[in-house]
Amino acid sequence: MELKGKKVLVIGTGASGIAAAQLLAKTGADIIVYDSNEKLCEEDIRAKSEAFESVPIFLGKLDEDMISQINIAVVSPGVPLDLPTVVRLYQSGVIVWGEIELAYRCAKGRLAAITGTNGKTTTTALTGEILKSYFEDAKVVGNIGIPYTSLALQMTDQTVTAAEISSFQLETIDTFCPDVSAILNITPDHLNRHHTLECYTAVKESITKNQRPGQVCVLNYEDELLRTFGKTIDHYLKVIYFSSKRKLEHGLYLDEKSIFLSDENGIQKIADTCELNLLGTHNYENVMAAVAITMALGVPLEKIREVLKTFQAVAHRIEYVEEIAGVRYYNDSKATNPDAAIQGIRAMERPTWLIGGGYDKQSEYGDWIDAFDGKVEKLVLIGETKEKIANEASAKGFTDFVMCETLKEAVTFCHDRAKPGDAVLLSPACASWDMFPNYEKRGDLFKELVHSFASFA
Ligand code: UMA
Repeated sequence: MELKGKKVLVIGTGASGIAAAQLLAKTGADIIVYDSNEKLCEEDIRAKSEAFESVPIFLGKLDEDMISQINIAVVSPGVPLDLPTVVRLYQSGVIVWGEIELAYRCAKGRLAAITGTNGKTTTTALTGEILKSYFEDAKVVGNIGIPYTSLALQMTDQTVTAAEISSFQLETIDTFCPDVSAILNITPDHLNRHHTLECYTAVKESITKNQRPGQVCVLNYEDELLRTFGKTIDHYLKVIYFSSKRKLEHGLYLDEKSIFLSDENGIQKIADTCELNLLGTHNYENVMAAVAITMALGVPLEKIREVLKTFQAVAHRIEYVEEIAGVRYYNDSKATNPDAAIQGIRAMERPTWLIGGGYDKQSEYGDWIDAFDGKVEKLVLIGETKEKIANEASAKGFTDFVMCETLKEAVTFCHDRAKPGDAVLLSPACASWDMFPNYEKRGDLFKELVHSFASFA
């Protein structure tokens, strides 16, 4: 669709809104900016980007007169679609696209889109590394932190793109059609936005909704929802499964400590898990997904194998920090929900001093505590949820916990008591917002504290 001269409303002034406005400015669209946060300062927004410098900016409310002039609204992912202004836009017949849809319409080349509750950032980063090792022009975009609109206009027919796509972003796609899609897993998350698991699942599955016959969808065979979904699409899409639990006749699987590919050419070993710099079954699932995606895009296995051996964990996801006096420290600050934290503790192969707790998202912690599996030496609790977690742990008969006031106190406690051969793991099972602006800042402080101990060792 020609954007020149169209009145386009950019909703949200964060990373997505800035990148969308910059792209729109290049297309000659007539930009209007809106943010429902009335506390924001117009001057600060204008200072964020040239694209905001001389366009109308509305904060808090958008009046009816303005709504009636808009042709297209481009929504940032964090903006819920039941926001009254967005509802009014829909009611007025305005075309509403997510930032992803706008980018997709302007982008070129081939696209792999990766979604799932957990693991999508690691899988996207690894997919991107593999693509970059083989194709002259490969790009990584999306929820990983690089808005798709920020690179869309640089893409050519030769570009191959790996995009991490969240459920928030999928809600507002229209024609978005990846050559290869992947859904890694589905467990309850973001239910305050999507309301039910059924709605959340439907949104995730919509990543395939525009895919055409012969295009590829990579699915986790061990996720029952996805296995069922696979049966509904495999008559027209090429479905490639991966499994961490059983040998598949067709697909990728983990058998003991190696990853195999089974296809029409027979069975081939892809890698031994000891060759990878990633820990944990969930990470081997991410690796299998990335292998399936990049093979589908034509990367030879030899190239893929090379990258697998050098790829390092993404920051804050079971990230190895340092070994001090025989104790290994891991930063899993990105484990902002119990399900992600379960992967964190499962990945540990040593007696573990586990630091958990944080902002209260009304989660239940029972499954996480069950996953301790005799490995947790001490659960060191911080943050708003510390008492709630302690109560749930006690109810399950796990009483090896202590409470600390700060992250520094918690890390010091572990450092002073852990023995050679132990691990210290920050894997909070909670968001960070009670004590930090985001999980990155929490993880960075953890790493800083660990490094400061190392310098005294
Ligand atoms: N805003 C409103 N009204 C609202 C909510 C937000 O006007 O009701 C405004 C805010 O005032 C702010 C802007 O929208 O000005 C923020 O937009 P945003 O929340 O979409 O954030 P961005 O900075 O654009 O970042 C987004 C993603 N954020 C979310 O989905 C919440 C980033 O993912 C992503 O990296 C970035 O686009 C680039 O694609 C972050 C994330 O937390 C990492 N994602 C969630 C997750 O991984 O669980 C889904």
